Amino acid sequence: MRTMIFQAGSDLGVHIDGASLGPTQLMNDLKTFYKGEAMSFQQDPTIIKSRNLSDRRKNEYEIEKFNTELYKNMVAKIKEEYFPILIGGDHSVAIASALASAKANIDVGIIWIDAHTDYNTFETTITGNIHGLPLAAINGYKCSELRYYHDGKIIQPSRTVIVGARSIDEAEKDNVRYSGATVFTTQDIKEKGVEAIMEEAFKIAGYKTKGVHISYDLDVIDPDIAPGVSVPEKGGISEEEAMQINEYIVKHMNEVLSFDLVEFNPLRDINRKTEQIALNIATQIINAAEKKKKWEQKTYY
Ligand SMILES: [Mn+2]
Repeated sequence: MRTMIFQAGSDLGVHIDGASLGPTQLMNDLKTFYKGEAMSFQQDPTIIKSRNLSDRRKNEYEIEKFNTELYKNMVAKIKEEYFPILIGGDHSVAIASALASAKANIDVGIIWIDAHTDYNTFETTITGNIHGLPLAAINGYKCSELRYYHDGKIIQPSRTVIVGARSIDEAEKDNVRYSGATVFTTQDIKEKGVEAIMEEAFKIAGYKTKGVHISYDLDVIDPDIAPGVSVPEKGGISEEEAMQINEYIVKHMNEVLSFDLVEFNPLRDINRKTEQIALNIATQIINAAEKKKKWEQKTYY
């Protein structure tokens, strides 16, 4: 398929700066290799980010504005039969990409690879950082302000799988349980192995859907290996496991409709360790997407 990289340079969803620079940095590395098309979205540099601890809706208006533009363009390009690869940016940009996929493809499941479950709401968030809310917003669990521009179906919690979680706030845990989304923790990966977890994830997310949206947050990887993220969580998966997850996705590319790679923060990276891993992941996905046929019969039905 034709590919389109969407550079989503926003760090409005987190009080730590730097994720907005991730896409430009990665695209610079990719440009000798990548021959496909790209569109760049960069947050307005004149925005003064909210850092007020009591602000539960940090940069809400600016995020909605950014995501509206991103969403509109992504829907149009998916309808033109481009395979969309989004490079973030903090994870709030995935509200636009996942819902754009749902708008264009209608019945979509989602696999959310992340140390966090990103299932807070404006009521439960402790930090007010909107990058902790996107999956709730995508699943239609409150947070309607964050998807007002979306007039399609939401992605069902029953078709939602979180892979690699190890840091979930108390109230957020209740949100996830109440919604019914499936969670596989880092511990589950360590015990059962990547293969078994990903197989289950694809089964759940792919069941009676047209295919799956993948949202890959680099903070799922242990910060000793990939320190270049805004909110690192100790005890993560190894580089080998991170690549095994990606290879599983590549092998099942016929079921993948759209892909995000988010939360690379060059300002936090050490010796370009995270950048290298991000590049490996992106390169494999681009190659697989280019080989992908427009439409293939899915395995699970
Ligand atoms: Mn995330």
